[in-house]
Amino acid sequence: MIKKTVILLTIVALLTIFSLYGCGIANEANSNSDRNPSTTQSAGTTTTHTVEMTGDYEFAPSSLTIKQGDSVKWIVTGAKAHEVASGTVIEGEDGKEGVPDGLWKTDKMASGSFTYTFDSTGTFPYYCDAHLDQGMIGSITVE
Ligand SMILES: [Cu+2]
Repeated sequence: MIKKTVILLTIVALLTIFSLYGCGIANEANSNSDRNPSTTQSAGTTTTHTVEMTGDYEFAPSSLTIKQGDSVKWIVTGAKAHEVASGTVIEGEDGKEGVPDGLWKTDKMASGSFTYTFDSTGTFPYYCDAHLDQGMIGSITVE
């Protein structure tokens, strides 16, 4: 009776050791693939980039290159209120004028942030309508 119990316990112990060993192998395989991003980089990996809207009427950085599917988060960091509108800026009769392209446009924000996800490639100019004369324009290039 005691012998049977000892044998059972031994089997349980061996099974436990083998299952732990199995996990160890699996973990090692995962960390190996992490070290080799060229072969394991998945299409599902996206990044959120940050652009500051400063108290000096600037988008910082004013130009940014990102990957398709990435997002850009504009954050008000200074004491000035700003907005972010996609589109181009032209020289009108009364100075600079923003021409929205309709992709995105925020209200004037005294604080907080706005995030937009870029699902297609291309170049996306944008501007702050309140501060065109200060040259508050930017551009996102999506590759
Ligand atoms: Cu502004």
